[in-house]
Amino acid sequence: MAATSVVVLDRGNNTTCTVNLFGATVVSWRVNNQEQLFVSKQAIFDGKRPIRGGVPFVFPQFGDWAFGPMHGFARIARWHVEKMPERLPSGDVEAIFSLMDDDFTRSMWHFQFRLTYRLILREKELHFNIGVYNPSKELTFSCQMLLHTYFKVPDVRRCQITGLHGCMFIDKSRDGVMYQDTREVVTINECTSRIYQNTMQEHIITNVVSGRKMRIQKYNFPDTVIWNPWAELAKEIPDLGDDEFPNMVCVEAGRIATPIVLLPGTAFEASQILQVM
Ligand code: TA6
Repeated sequence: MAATSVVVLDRGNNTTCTVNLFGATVVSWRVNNQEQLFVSKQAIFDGKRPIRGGVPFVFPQFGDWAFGPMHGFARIARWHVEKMPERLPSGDVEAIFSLMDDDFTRSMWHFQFRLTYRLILREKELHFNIGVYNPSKELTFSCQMLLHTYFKVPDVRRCQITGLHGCMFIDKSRDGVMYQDTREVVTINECTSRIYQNTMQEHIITNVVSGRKMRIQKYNFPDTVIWNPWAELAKEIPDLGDDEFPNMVCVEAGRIATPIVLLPGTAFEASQILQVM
């Protein structure tokens, strides 16, 4: 399979979603021809390095990992197409992707697993439904999971993010110290890398493309990571342009603080809905 293999969900009206099978990375989501996701102009599509932008799939580890690459292997693994895009009776379009353990994943993580990733493209929404199953008869595993969504914005400094009020967060840009955010809405004016815990089920980001709002609804994803590298760190990231950081904000739904524990034969499900308002 070529490094650049993509699957396109097309709902008509210039509303599409493009998935690169490398990492099952959603690399584009256009609503009425308006791109909603940020992908760096410097992004590298070599089938080796994770794609800088869109929605990289973080699994089974968030952050640095002693046994494998940062943020795990799912975002750099070849996923399978379980079901090619198909129109549902509602007019929405569905596609299903999957990833199972193989020699590559077992070289880092010796567990059997099966990930199912179902995307549904609606008129103004993109649904992400995830299932992870432990088919083993003996072994229990624990894992983290997160959708590392990069939203496209005209200027991150003008965005406000709701749903984080009163939440505790680990500040990765300040030695992992834990704080509480007392702000009604979160704004970003500096390098920000925070793991917010037990966040609200819904976030709204203001001033995304065309000055609209983006609603994020999440289920079984208790944590939300907020990331923007800002100017200095952006210069150190080779696949991100020095001047691109104002045009992105990562608001990432996941399960990080309390890992998922899967006993033999059990499964975990979580989902996210993005909606242009
Ligand atoms: O999700 C936030 C974060 O963990 C940041 O700390 C930052 O390092 C970012 O992910 C990007 O990681 P990457 O491996 O894609 O460069």
